[in-house]
Amino acid sequence: MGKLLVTGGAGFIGSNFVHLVMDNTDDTVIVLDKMGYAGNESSLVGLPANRFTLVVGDVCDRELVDRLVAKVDTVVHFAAESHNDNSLDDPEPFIMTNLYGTFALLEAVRAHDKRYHHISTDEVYGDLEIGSSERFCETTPYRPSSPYSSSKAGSDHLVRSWVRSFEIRATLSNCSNNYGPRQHVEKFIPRQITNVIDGIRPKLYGQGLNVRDWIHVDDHNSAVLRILEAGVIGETYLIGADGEKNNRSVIESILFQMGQPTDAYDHVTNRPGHDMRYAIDATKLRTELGWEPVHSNFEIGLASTIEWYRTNESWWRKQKKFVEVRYATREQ
Ligand code: NAD
Ligand code: TDX
Repeated sequence: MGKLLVTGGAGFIGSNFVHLVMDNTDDTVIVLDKMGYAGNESSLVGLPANRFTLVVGDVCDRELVDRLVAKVDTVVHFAAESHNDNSLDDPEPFIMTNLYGTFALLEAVRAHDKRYHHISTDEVYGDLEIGSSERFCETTPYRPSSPYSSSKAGSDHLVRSWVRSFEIRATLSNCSNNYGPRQHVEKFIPRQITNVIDGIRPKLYGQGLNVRDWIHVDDHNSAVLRILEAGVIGETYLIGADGEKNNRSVIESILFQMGQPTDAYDHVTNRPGHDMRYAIDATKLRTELGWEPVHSNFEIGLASTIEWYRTNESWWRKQKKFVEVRYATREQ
């Protein structure tokens, strides 16, 4: 891949991707991140200075984006406003970053003829019925539910149209829910782990029967590397590791692993428009590119994630109070 531009590289998945690239290749990485509330510079500590640069800036800044894209061989676009609940409070940053920011990158990639990989989500496909055997695949029609997922859906459409109309060299991936180290404490699993550490009862939206298809962040990122190596230009790959679980069972696992009674949680106000179930069929990625996840035991991955939050309190402590104050305005 040579020189990489990784947008959103100070966020959860992007920072884990940068560590994976540094540990497993000789590539050089420039991270472009606006260091908003979700960017954390400590996630990038310890990277080799001769192969890594952090540029603080906005993917919507076309002049900056053009200058950075010109310097690299490959762009991997992780940067996004990523939290559904925030998109329900205020959709505008989602429209700006997820749509306009993607447009800015596509125009730069087109001008400089660079390889581009677009990171997206399974939420573009809407939701599935609880208990059905249906799963999302690459031909499932788009049916996004929230401002977040519709802005991601729009960004996917932009990429495909730039491939068809301008023949840019792009691939796309849509992944299911990630968990692992360095995930912001606004998200479900880190929120509950840090609640238990702080003696707060975990908060379950509604009855908690909603199902998410969990994948360890390192498995997501190994799939992205495989797509960069062998993916076919213009193609989309769904990334998932057969990790369906309902939210209630995830909270019970966290409580059990942290030595608490498994019913020591509160039911709180449900998310408006809350998607019921996501499930990914990753057959194309597995058969065409030979990718396999390695962290398929959720309980083991959860245990190491709990351990990470226990031993890295300084990484999340500053954000925790702000996040819980915001949640308190939404939940009863
Ligand atoms: P995150 O919120 O942890 O990180 C996003 C990063 O992007 C942050 O560092 C933030 O500062 C940066 N950013 C936001 N707006 C920016 C802008 N205008 N310019 C520059 N940088 C900006 O999110 P994440 O969970 O790591 O998600 C990364 C990508 O993966 C997103 O595109 C998301 O849609 C996708 N995705 C996430 C999941 C998941 O479970 N978290 C699953 C599938 C796909
Ligand atoms: O406190 C909570 N209690 C709760 O029951 C929180 C924060 C969430 N939930 C529920 C809502 C969801 O059903 O847990 C599930 C997971 O919630 P989130 O972590 O907010 O993730 P989700 O909305 O499923 O979206 C995630 O996966 C797809 C990422 O945030 C997206 O960026 C990604 O595209």
